[in-house]
Amino acid sequence: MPSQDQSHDEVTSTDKPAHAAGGWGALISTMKHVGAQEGKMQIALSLLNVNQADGFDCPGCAWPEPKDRSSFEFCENGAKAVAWEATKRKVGPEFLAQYDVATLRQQTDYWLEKQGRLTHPMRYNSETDRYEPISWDDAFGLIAEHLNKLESPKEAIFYTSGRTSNEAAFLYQLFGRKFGTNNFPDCSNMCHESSGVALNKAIGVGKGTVTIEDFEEADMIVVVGQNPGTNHPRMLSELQKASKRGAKIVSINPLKERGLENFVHPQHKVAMLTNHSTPISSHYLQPTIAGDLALFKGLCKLVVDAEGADPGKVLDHDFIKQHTEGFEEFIDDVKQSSWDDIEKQSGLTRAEIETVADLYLASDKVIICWAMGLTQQRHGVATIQMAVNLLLLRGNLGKPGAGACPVRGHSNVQGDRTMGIIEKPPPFQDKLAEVFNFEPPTSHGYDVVKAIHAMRMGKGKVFFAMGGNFAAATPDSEATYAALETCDLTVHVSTKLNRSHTVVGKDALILPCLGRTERDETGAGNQRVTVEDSMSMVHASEGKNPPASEHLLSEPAIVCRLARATFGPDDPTPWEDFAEDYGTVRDKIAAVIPGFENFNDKLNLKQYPNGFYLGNTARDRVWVNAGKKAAFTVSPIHDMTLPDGQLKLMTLRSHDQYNTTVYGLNDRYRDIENAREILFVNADDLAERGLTNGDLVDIESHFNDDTVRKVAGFRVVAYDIPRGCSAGYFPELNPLVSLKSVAVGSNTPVSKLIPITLAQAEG
Ligand SMILES: Nc1nc2c(c(=O)[nH]1)N[C@H]1C(S)=C(S)[C@@H](COP(=O)(O)OP(=O)(O)OC[C@H]3O[C@@H](n4cnc5c(=O)[nH]c(N)nc54)[C@H](O)[C@@H]3O)O[C@H]1N2
Ligand SMILES: Nc1nc2c(c(=O)[nH]1)N[C@H]1C(S)=C(S)[C@@H](COP(=O)(O)OP(=O)(O)OC[C@H]3O[C@@H](n4cnc5c(=O)[nH]c(N)nc54)[C@H](O)[C@@H]3O)O[C@H]1N2
Ligand SMILES: [Mo]
Repeated sequence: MPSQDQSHDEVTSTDKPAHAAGGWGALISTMKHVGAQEGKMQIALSLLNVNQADGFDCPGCAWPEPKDRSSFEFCENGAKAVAWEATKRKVGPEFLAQYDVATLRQQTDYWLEKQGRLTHPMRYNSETDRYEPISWDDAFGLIAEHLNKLESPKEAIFYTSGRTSNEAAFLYQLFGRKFGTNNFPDCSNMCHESSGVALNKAIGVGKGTVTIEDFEEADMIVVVGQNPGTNHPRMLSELQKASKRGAKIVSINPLKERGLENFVHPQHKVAMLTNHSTPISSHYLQPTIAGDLALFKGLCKLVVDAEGADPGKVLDHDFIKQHTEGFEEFIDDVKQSSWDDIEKQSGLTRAEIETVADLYLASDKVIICWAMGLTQQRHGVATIQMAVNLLLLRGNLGKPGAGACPVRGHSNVQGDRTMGIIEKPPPFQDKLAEVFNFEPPTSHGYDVVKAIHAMRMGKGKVFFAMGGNFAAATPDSEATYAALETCDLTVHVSTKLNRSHTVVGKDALILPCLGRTERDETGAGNQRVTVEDSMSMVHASEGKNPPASEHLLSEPAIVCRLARATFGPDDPTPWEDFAEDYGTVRDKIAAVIPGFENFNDKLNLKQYPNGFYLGNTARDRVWVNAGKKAAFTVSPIHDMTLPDGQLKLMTLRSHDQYNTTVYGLNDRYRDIENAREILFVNADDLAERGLTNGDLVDIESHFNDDTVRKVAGFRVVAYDIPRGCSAGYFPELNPLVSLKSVAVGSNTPVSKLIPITLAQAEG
């Protein structure tokens, strides 16, 4: 991997460690990031449009908008996302003529994106190893030619990242399915897939059951495997309000994350003037990495014990009887589980677990929130089901102030799934067939990991990415690069230059598109798109900024023109109408997907200022899973201990990044400045290895196969993290993740428990 443009000697604690999340640090950082971009004024103005009813949806996270929006409804990290997109720096033909692809590949992810916005469609020339301009018509012609000469449509792979709007996603899946494949891997496969699988089986719906209002009523909110201070900063306002009114907030995280400790709301004047922070967590447990299954089982055991001591008073017997199945088997299993196992595998003492169990028993309404700390684990699906078991025991599902809250990542990742971005026939398959009069494919396609395997075996020949940064975001970088390079054609629809553009197939294209913040004007006027947040609210988003280049196309236009080029003039689908007026796409969505009836009418801001709610059957205590009941799930506690000498490594986001997009080299809340190639380790683990804070190490991962996976020259940082655990940044550490190490049931790469050893850096 290329090294960062940074001096390692500058890896220091920041001068003024932020004692609370948010506050002046957040404001100053926002200004710095806005100020660092050319076109500051434009950016400052555009921030006023973020998350306003008639503005654009923040391209950052999927946390919902509160009902009482302020005129500044954004956070520090949302501002970074907007500023990053609105930069005036450009990557056009002249820029790309300067560098061959081999040279670009040596650059860091930070450098690549920092160069600015892509302005022209570009084609790779293998003779010069450079990108050259190509017209849109020729680009679509080339892709169509490659697609139409495939022996089977199943040799085409259509990836999606979660910024894609509902309209673009619907058109994209329609195009792919008409072409004949369900090969729709998406970022969800690396993200909340475990949540979808777990919840679908347990409660019949793969989405969270709570709404933002539930946060106002909960007595207890558990935040497990999630770092909202960085990744969902607006969630801190809800947690702060809850904490102020006395709700208990329990954080469960191997790392002490500052955002979960204290918070100053940057939009509250008095708090800012007095620098008054609110403690967020009332309780903070630091389990070992992947210790959560054992922890939740321990909590269930204590709840069951409490019922034994006070029969009839502790469990919600009516709910259990009326709404659940598998209760008896579950209770038997929980009773048999041993405290030895629970303590050893969770890394917590029984007494620590009891404090949380006591809170749970004292609370009538409990919400459990989680993110990647649970989903990207080998037993992530079972862990989430164990958390659901805990909720079910006391009827904490389908009542106000209670429920399951997987906090989604990308701003429209949930909507893309709703629109049919899934590697199986979508739930609305029959309607799709009827409305568009074709036979959609019935066989399963590839998810992310399967797509990489398929390419490696020569079975995937055209790789098309609607957004994202596939090469950098996926595991096993070396194997993944080799897989992409076997393709006849790789295509990336992107806003910024990134690693994936440097890992080319025999033929390769970059298609530059409009970003969320930009005006999307067609012959029919300014177009709006829609997105769905983490709590199933759908609302419109209208870009306001002038496009970064006159040559950009919108994502919907790209799909429509590609479809026409591929299917020819006789294809009856009105692709041109769709590209001209997205309202016509929404009419089709309304006809195909339940919940979207009268879609266009529901975008009326007077009637639906906050968008409309798609509903959630589990929230209504209607169970549409196989057994037609909410299911208790029995799971053993797995032995996750590693051989002596190995550490568990979790790969995380710093405060200055959005996935593979690196905005800067600081991680303010973890006191890291100007460094990304670092590894957080417990001081005793360092001492045991003869290492001291600041030493350089090479890191190797271990997966019982012949492949050597190593990264070199990482600096160790002594940190408050349990013994045997370590942490560092994604995507720099992705070369260490094995493609074969995936979550049971969801096939999600295990990015949060990589077995590693350290060695003093060579040379
Ligand atoms: N600014 C910003 N916002 C973002 C993103 C971004 O990169 N930047 N990314 C977006 C996306 S796509 C996503 S999916 C979300 C990600 O949001 P998060 O899930 O918060 O992201 P991570 O940085 O992966 O952090 C995982 C957290 O889980 C903890 N953890 C790791 N392993 C375990 C474990 O075994 N048990 C427990 N209990 N905790 C564990 C880590 O210490 C860390 O605090 O954020 C979204 N929002
Ligand atoms: N080791 C490790 N690996 C991980 C994770 C981890 O925690 N650890 N997290 C995983 C998770 S949760 C996720 S979601 C994935 C993320 O995987 P992806 O979604 O594939 O990656 P991103 O970094 O979000 O994509 C960034 C690129 O998107 C493009 N882009 C930005 N805005 C737009 C837009 O509006 N339209 C289009 N077409 N392109 C745009 C830009 O060119 C930018 O370079 O990574 C996964 N990989
Ligand atoms: Mo994600």
